[in-house]
Amino acid sequence: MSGDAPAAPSLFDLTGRTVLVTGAARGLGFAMARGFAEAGAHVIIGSRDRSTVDASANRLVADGLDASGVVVDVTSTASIEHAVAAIEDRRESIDVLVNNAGMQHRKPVETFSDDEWTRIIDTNLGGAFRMARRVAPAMLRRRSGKIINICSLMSEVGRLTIVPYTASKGGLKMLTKGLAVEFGPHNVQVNGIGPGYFATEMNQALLDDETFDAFVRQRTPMGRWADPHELVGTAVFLASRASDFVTGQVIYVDGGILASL
Ligand code: GCO
Repeated sequence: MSGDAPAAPSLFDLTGRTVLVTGAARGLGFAMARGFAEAGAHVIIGSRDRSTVDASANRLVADGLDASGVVVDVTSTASIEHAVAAIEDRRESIDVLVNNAGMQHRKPVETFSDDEWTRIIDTNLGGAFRMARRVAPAMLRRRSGKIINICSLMSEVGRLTIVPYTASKGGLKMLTKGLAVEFGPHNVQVNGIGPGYFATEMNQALLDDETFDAFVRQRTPMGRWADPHELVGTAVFLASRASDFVTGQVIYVDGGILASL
């Protein structure tokens, strides 16, 4: 046992930690951002658009939470450099990076253009690589830090019309493992979270489709869609000292769907 092992409740306390979440203006990213802040962290809402970044950060501040925002486009190395440098110039170290920014595009694979394929891969997978490449060096120097990649049910299985997304999330699972191996000797943990079917804006078209809604409820052992706040516990666990010896894992928050034939 480590001599400085904290008592159980404080294992999940994020007080004094700075957590940067990309794609955090809405949906799962915003829900996780709120959860990190409620666990004591200073959370930085990252998103591409200044107005949505400020609006989302202000929602948390209005609730008495410690939040700020930064404009970041994960498909742009220059944008990432500008965003992270601005945070570091405030003499803030990024203790936890959550690579949540992602996009979905649903249509038959043979109809995707090169650009459409590249945009999905470059956002969902390339973005996480670029963010890790920029944020990790300070974590490695400090021998402290955590990276959480928001993977997917589709890191494990496919379904019709979302092949580029599925490929990107499969790659994100292996990026998670590769980074975990490379950063392990430096005490930086890298893990993933694989959400099942969550009721988010990205999935609104699916929620509105009676046939797909019935499919999700039938295929998910818990028989329902998840609410975004149901991802928070796993996210806080992976951001906290409670997971200091956990790395290279993807935890599926899926209502049992991956356990089921
Ligand atoms: C879809 C959905 C899924 C989920 C999520 C599951 O079109 O099937 O968008 O991809 O949103 O990714 O983890």
